[in-house]
Amino acid sequence: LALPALCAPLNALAAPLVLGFSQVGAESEWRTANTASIKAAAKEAGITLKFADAQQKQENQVKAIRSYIAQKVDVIAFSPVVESGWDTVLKEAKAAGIPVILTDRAVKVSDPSLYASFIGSDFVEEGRKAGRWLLERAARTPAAALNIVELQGTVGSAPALDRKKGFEEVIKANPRLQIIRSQSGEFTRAKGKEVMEAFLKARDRKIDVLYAHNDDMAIGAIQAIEEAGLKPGVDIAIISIDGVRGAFEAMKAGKLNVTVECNPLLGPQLMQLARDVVAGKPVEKRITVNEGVYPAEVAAKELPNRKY
Ligand code: GYE
Repeated sequence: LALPALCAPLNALAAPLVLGFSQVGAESEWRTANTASIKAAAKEAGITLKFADAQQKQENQVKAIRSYIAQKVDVIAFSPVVESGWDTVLKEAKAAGIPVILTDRAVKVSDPSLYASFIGSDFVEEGRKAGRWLLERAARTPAAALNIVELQGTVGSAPALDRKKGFEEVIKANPRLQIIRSQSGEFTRAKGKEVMEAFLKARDRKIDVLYAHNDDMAIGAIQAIEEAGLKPGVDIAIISIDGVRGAFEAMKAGKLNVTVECNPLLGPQLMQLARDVVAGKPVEKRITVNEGVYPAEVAAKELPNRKY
């Protein structure tokens, strides 16, 4: 018998690869698109997906990862809600011989061999892109102070830390640009609205600019601004990140000025990576995603092309 003929039935019997995935939660439009992409890509790739939603809590993610270890899955992937505190559970996965892939958000660990690869966006660069848009706009407006309020993402999360860092790094080139208030809106619409309301109530100086670490918080804040009798996008310029459909709609309506793209459609690349890691193939330690910047002027034209 020829070799391929012998191997074929064996392949057919081989059990599908099992991937245990711990998702951050369902806090934003971005996250919904990310989850849908992962589920669809697993199905498409014939990978058995075990999926758990951590509701934005690290302890739930640790529990999910431990249960995947106990179930002896082939590979674990997760989007870590915060950056630190992962050493112990990742060591447990390593001791069990189960490779771990990080998606979307990064971790700070003592030993980089605790994960195989990280696929996700460069959040510092996204913050810089947001800052550059503002710097250019400031150059075209009369020389008065431009007071900025900032809605940060989840405290301690990689996108919140990095988006703040990149933005501050760029805007310090113009001393007229000052962040006068900064607080977490937890990446949700409801909290974004609530914190913006507090910013508006407490205002002792005019608020010229809102920088929101994601579109959902910006959309929540837009409501708060309108309820305060102001025009979002006009009285207060608004910059946010993600590039979800809701942001394009807000831009079309003239209520949001710009969104910096962050691509959530990581599913297909994650499935390929999972297969490669399990097969013991060498993989890149860091895989980034290419992304653009979309100002309000192009929103109407771009909206029909958006995939999330
Ligand atoms: O920007 C935000 C979501 O980690 C990149 O998490 C992701 C962020 C995204 O809640 O909308």
